[in-house]
Amino acid sequence: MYMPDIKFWYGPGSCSLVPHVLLHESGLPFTAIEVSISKLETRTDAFSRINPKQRVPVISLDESIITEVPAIATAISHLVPELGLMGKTPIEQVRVMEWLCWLSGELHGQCFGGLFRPERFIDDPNQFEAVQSKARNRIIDCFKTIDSRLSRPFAVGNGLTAVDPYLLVFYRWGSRNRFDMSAQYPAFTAYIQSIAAYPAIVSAMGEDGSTL
Ligand SMILES: N[C@@H](CCC(=O)N[C@@H](CS)C(=O)NCC(=O)O)C(=O)O
Repeated sequence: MYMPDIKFWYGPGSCSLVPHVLLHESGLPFTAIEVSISKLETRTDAFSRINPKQRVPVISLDESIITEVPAIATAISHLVPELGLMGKTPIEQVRVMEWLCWLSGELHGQCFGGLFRPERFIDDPNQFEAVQSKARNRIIDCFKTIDSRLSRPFAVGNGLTAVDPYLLVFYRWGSRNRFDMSAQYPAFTAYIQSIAAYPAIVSAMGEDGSTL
């Protein structure tokens, strides 16, 4: 099968960990390009030409640029269909999509978006704290949902899917933002501790410079 040339733009500590793990799991060669979010490298003209939305992750397959975690995960999965990275059976594929939509739209965009980027929700800086406080409560609701729904060792089916590294991203963000992960979410914590030992996750986290 023809394999495209794969380039991957990632930001350490960010949601780009999801495709990073999937690329390692795929075993395919890829070129990783680091983009520092804190140094505002996502806002440069050069990066804006790659992704006008000014966000990571991005992959290119030959000349085709793909953005958005669920779309990128799908693109990688199509290159190695035998691995079932988006689920192996039709119902698993539905469950993976259900998780990805919710994690991307609700937990990432709405909830962590409100906490990290309150300016996206309201112009008045005096209201930022209120937006962030509401976002924290909504994150807690999401974490409770995750804690009550997780199966082990994998979130869906009997193998790694895009859902697993996505859950890891949010667990890490929770730990780093004063959410009491181990005390409040024991099932989520046990799941993360076991999935963190998975080889593709260890490799991607090492390259990303992330720790649990
Ligand atoms: N909906 C996008 C969200 C991507 C996103 O928000 N990426 C963040 C890192 S987790 C980013 O690049 N932020 C740069 C910025 O806010 O300036 C996706 O699923 O890929």
